Amino acid sequence: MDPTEEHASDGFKLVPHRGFNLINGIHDPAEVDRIHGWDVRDSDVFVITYPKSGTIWMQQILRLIEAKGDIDATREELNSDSVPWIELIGKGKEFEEAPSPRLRVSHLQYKFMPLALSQKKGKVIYVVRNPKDVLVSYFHFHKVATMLETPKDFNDFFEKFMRGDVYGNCWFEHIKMWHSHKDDMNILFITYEEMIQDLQTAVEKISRFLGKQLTRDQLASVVEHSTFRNMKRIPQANYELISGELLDHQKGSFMRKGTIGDWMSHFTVAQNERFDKVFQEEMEGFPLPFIWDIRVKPSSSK
Ligand code: PPS
Repeated sequence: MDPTEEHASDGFKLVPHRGFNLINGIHDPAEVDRIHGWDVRDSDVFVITYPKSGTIWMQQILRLIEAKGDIDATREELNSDSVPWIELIGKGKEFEEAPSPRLRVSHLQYKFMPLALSQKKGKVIYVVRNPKDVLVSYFHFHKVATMLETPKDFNDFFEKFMRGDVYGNCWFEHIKMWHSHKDDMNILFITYEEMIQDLQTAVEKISRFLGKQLTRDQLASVVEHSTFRNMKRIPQANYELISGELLDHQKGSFMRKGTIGDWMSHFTVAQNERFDKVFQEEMEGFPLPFIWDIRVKPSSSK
């Protein structure tokens, strides 16, 4: 079913399902529940992100790696068609029938994912982005995405995000649950910030994880065509061609800023102090480093 049909009659809204918000008109709870039983092939790759953490970026990188850097081979399809979301209506059937390699993305929490992943079938790439920038990016996206409620103002959205009252639910829970199962799966954690700071090294790391042998020129082409500046120019890669029923392109661009630290121009001092307190409580002992400021050199944390 075309998700926009239901939008016309019923309207999109967040509907909790087993403790996770799905979006009515785009997701079907019964289909989402079936994902757990999916057969996974060793060549399957699932990119997992909390929303606004670099999904579109990883879609572009994966399909370019698959095409050995040949940008022309990727122009026929939108990146969201080459590397689709598994949780959207109708994608389960498509997954079963698709040829290998099946490259997919998802914002789902760990508990919904195919059980076979925890038997070390397939591969998972989890992209982490510092949650202050996630919050800001998500705030702006709520104005563009017709399936999400437009926030009254930044503070209204800040509160919603802190409560986990958004699609993706609680950022802290999402990352911690996935990370706690890391030893059960073939999983690579990569950060949005390391990709910003050194895309070449990040692309090499991803292609090594996927077991792909690309020449230096092929890797260079993957990097070149997945920079923010170049993706902004490629309509098949930047969601410009996604239906106006889902994204109101007049209200803003999906490829908005693509940087680290935009939260500094949005958070008040009080919001920042509150966020830091919650972050410290929730993430104590969490091993991955976070980068909050573009001026901080690679591999240092806060
Ligand atoms: S979504 O809606 O959850 O799928 O969004 P997602 O794709 O995860 O995240 C969108 C943010 O990623 C930024 N982006 C990039 N940053 C740097 N380089 C590249 N190539 C790139 N591609 C996408 C995009 O601009 C969104 O972040 P903000 O901060 O809003 O700019």
